Amino acid sequence: MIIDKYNQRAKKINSLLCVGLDADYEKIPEKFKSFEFPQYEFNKYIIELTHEFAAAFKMNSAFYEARGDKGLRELKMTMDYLIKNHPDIFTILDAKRADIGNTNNGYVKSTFDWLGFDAITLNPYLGQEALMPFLERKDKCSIVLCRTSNPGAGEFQDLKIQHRLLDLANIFGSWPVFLSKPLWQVVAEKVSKVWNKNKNCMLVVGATYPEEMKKIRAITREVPRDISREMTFLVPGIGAQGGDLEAVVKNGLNSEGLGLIINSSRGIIFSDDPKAEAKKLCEEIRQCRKP
Ligand code: NUP
Repeated sequence: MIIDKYNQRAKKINSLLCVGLDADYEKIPEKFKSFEFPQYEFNKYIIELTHEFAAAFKMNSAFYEARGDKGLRELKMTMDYLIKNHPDIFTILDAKRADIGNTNNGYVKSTFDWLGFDAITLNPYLGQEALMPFLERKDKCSIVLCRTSNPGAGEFQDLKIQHRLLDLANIFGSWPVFLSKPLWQVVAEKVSKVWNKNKNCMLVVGATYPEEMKKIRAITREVPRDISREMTFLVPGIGAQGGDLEAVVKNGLNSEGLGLIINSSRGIIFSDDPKAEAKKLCEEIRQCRKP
């Protein structure tokens, strides 16, 4: 299973840290801009400083697409470098893709087969049927947005969805009984109980919403063990967005003491000392994981 790649790396180096290679051209140090491939050179520098603490690397496609064909080339060069030099580190393309089925085939080919990522972020809005080209790839991971970290996440994700409880409707005769729950909860239930048949799904749960994370962890525990061994969450929002690390670890760990990929991008890569920042966050996570 593809999740084993992440778990093995996390166990081997005792880390749940994901370093976000969001190589925003405007923010990378001037000295890299004189190179022919500035984002690639910057990424190599960050990778070599931080890999000993990194269970995963995540690249947000936006920062590469922004530079057109040059950026895409450097994204590919970065992946080639990681696959060659650090093949045991889990790689995520953060692109929040999703379209109708045959269009998704194109994203599957470019992300998994051309670039070679282990995982991709997806939005669930088009439904399971449309996302099948991703979900059918047992060798790759689909990371579905559930509760995002941004301040306005609730605009749609908190909308209450009504469910008709058919069994109770029978008991109470003609009176239909409804339950309502927020959309993020419906996504957590659907993905963990239905979409995750190939055990290759994860959820995005922002570090800025630890209470929701607690509930989402509980939902993933209701799933029979043959469907999933408690899903893993990709957790952005630590560092620059001010998420609460202690609460994330307390509320998000699964019963194996794993189940979290804790990302920090700007907080590490644009700090004065990326190696020290990666080490510090890695050790803080270790501290929080101690029983
Ligand atoms: O809910 C989300 N929040 C979020 O910040 C889902 C994401 N994929 N992200 C991404 O994580 C965001 O686009 C960026 O690539 C990274 C967070 O970066 P930083 O705030 O640590 O710099």
